[in-house]
Amino acid sequence: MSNRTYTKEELFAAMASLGVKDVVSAERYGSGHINDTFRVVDAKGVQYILQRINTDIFPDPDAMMDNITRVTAHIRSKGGRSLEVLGYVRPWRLYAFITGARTVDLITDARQAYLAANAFAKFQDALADLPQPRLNEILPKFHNTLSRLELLDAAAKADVKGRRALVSRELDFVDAHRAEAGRIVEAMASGEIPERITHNDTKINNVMLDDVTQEGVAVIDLDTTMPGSALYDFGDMVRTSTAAAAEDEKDLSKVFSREEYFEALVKGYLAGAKFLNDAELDALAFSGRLITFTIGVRFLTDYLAGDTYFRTAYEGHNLVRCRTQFKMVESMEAQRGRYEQIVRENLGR
Ligand code: ADP
Ligand code: GN1
Ligand code: MG
Repeated sequence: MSNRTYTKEELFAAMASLGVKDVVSAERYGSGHINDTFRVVDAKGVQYILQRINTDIFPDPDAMMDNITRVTAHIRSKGGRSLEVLGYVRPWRLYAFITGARTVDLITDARQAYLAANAFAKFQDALADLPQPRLNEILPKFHNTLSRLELLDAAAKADVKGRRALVSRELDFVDAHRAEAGRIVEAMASGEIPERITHNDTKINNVMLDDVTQEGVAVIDLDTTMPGSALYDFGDMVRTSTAAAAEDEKDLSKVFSREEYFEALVKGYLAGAKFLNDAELDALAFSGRLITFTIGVRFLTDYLAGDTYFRTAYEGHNLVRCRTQFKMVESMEAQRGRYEQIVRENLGR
């Protein structure tokens, strides 16, 4: 994704097209990898989130906005807090700024993990009775690890940037993990794991935590909310909320998964997600390893393809991110027995 800069005039014009004409300031905001996000303030001091939707990644933003409108209205109808769409003129959209809360890129205490997981669980729970029709499938096969591996293989074969020789260790790591890659996809195909409405991007900076109580006040970044597996949502929480270091930490000795945070996630998630079946419960610990592996595969693919998907800040950024993900997988593998025990204990098994 580009790091393109926007002129003040461009941003003010986008705001005017969305109905806000008295803009005072507009500045880049947040650390998302996909959209271009700005915090905008008007003459009355009202804050907004302005976003340019990344239409290279989301080819049908109308379908996406249709999902978001339905999902947010449903959550609000149940008394929950959600994103509020104030305007949409493709590819720009405007959200009310959620005040009194913030996002974090790295969790600093286990209680935050509990509260974030609980917020994502309640989000899934609230959407379980969303009326038909089925939500639009915004990015098909988004978490399908087998498809992601096919894309990696194609990128390695094409090797458009001549980087393949630099990643032979990572490719070996991938090969050593192919055997289990289809477990959730296959269990969904057989019906053992049900399709649910899921967020699909439950990284920790996609939930706003209350400034004072740290409670999850609203789940945000609803671009990929669509039919999926609850396990992918839990897995991405494990990936991002148990990490001891940033997603792009270069010193791998600092990168590992923290048991205490895993336990807090399990407790917070199970307290809100009463709907899970046995197959889902059995795969909770596995889902953390699988989604972390899958995101690592995606970073590696983007590195090989020349960094066209995720926003990067420097050459090799995606490779650094891939390495942290694979280190996290190793860390979770080393703690596998304990993590599975934590899940069982919290299920009273
Ligand atoms: P991306 O898809 O690029 O990750 P996000 O929708 O997650 O974009 O937005 C990026 C960041 O902007 C979030 O992590 C959060 O910090 C902030 N943000 C997004 N929406 C809001 C909102 N409605 N109120 C306050 N902050 C927001
Ligand atoms: C992207 O949009 P953001 O930054 O919250 C990506 C996720 C990845 C994540 C890795 C639409 O999330 O799938 O897990 O980066 N979103 C999309 O940090 O591809
Ligand atoms: Mg985001």
